[in-house]
Amino acid sequence: MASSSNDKVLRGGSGPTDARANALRALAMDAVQQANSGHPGAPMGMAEMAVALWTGHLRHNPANPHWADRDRFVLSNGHASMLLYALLHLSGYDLPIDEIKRFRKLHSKTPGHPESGLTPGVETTTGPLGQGFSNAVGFALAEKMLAREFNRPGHEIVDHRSYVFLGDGCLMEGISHEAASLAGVWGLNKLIALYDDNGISIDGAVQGWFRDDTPARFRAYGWNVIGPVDGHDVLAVGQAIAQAKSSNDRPTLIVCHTTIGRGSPGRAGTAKAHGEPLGADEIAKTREALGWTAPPFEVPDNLRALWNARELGKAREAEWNARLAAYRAAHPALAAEFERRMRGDLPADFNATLAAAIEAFGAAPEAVASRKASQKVLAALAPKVPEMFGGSADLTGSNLTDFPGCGERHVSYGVREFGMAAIMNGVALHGGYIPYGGTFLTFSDYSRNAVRMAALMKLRVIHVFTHDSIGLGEDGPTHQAVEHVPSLRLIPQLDVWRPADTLETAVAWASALQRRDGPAALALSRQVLPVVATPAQAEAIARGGYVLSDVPAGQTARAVIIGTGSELQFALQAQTRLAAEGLPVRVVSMPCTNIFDRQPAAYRDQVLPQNLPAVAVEAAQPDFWRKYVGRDGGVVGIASFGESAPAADLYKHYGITAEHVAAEVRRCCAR
Ligand SMILES: Cc1ncc(C[n+]2csc(CCOP(=O)(O)OP(=O)(O)O)c2C)c(N)n1
Repeated sequence: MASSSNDKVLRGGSGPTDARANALRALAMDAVQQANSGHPGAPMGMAEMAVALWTGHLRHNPANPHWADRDRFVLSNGHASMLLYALLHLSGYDLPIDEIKRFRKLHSKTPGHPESGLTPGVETTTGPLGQGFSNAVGFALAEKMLAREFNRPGHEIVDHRSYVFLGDGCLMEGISHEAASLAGVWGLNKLIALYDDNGISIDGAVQGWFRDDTPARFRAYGWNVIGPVDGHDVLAVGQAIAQAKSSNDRPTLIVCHTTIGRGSPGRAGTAKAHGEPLGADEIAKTREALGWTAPPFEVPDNLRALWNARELGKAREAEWNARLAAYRAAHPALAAEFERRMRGDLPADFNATLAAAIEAFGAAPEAVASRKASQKVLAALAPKVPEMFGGSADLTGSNLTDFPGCGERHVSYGVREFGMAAIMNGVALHGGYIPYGGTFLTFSDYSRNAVRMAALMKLRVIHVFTHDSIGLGEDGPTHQAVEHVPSLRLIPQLDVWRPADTLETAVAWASALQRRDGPAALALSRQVLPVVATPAQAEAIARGGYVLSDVPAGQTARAVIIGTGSELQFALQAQTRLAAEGLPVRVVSMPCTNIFDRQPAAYRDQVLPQNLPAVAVEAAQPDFWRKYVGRDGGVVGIASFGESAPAADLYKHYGITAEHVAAEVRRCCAR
């Protein structure tokens, strides 16, 4: 039978094991045992696959994990982290044996799941199944785009592959469908996925819950499928990779039949091997079965020598450096641009571009929806920031993420919010691009874990979330975000912007582009919004919260109204009403609470004086604002789901009005 998944009885490798693979097995089982937690089964099962790839094909330089043209390797089944740590250690990365001994310990470089930015050679943080695979699609996409942009005849400076290991868990996740489908459409032939087809997941043999014909599924996506091969046969896997490398139009899936926990007489082929230390007795039996005599954490010198990739890596990078030098000689400006892009520096004239855009917006103020404002900003900035790479999950005409002349710098991800977000993470990790992508704010829930991963990895990824409240009107509660902005604000390291007009939107975009240590989400309105800010306030806007409109000179504010986005207008209207009643109040615009919170206390106290009552207005779940207005302050928001009706009727129905804001201020001032 051709299908591997319908033929789970077929298992790879009953013959002798490879000594290089046994070094990986030994380190994995010993480290998991010492940590008294972890996942030995997958590293032991994928050991020969790893030998085949890492010693036979992977182009990398352990001394320089940041070499721009290295092959990327992603361990999508991140619970198999000890496999990756053993590979990095043995290949010669800066990951000494002491770090392997400290597997899963506080502040080690060997955390439970691989974390990029922490361990040299770890390309992306994996663990949430399916996302690593999707990141790899992003890596391959970035490679392809960068090659198209920078390679010139006779000068192939961008020419590397993206390899990914994945298991049943990754393939069961829906996101694998989204990402694989796109990889097929995009013809990412330099993407090579190796499937650890061991028929086991946590609950046992996957037959009961995973009977997909995986090879047929991937063929249907337009992939090149190889195998099943015996995943314990280094030669067979190596040959399959060689074959995959010759695919010139399609990504490749290599189905590798393996046995989880291979080598362990008592645990091999069982779910118990997945996530439990083997135990001292079973480790002893495994050592005997494998003929592994070295003590724990020791690897014989002859095997270390076979694994060490430093010399080869150095030579490979030197060869590429020579190619880059030839490229630089032939195309100096392009070479400088390539290096800038890979460093992640914005164009030298970015500040001037931004200043000109802000001046132009100020000179011709226009009431537009903030999604439209965003498109105006894109039109002003993106042509001068060629690394901006946009897209939308089939809502381009609504999200307004395209811009004149964007061409191939804007892609249609189809209706795949989660896949889009995880692919963007891969693109950002690869370097050379600043990805941004759009969907409706309410569907940020679909992409949420990838947004979280971008924040965890401190990636420069920008989410354009439009239709950000009941203000979208008739589409009704399924489409109306209520809790989304407050809950996104809770994700550490994510900057959530809810700008009120074109100037605030321009500053939001600029802040997101300039930020090198985290993602941003822009919550944008469907409905038209009035102009509120002036170019003189641009610097203040960039602080996340600022005094938009203070009391007249000589008067003292009795209260502060805080507003964001589409409700800022109600704050200003309430201020006018209250002024007429002799109650002077200050209006603070708070487009990004996360950035405001990072300002010095003195600034925050100056904007929001501790002694003044405060009222916040935002068409969202109100609880978030308590941290600014306190128990006694007021919040005008919406604590339920919305309804299907024209926006103006909904605002009235839910009491998100200037009248209500003014009433709340009066109430607070009367206390
Ligand atoms: C999104 C997500 N859901 C659940 C988990 C918890 N989890 C970790 S491994 C695993 C089973 C994975 O099975 P498989 O890929 O076959 O790994 P193997 O048993 O072969 O090691 C699960 C459910 C997770 N890490 N990510």
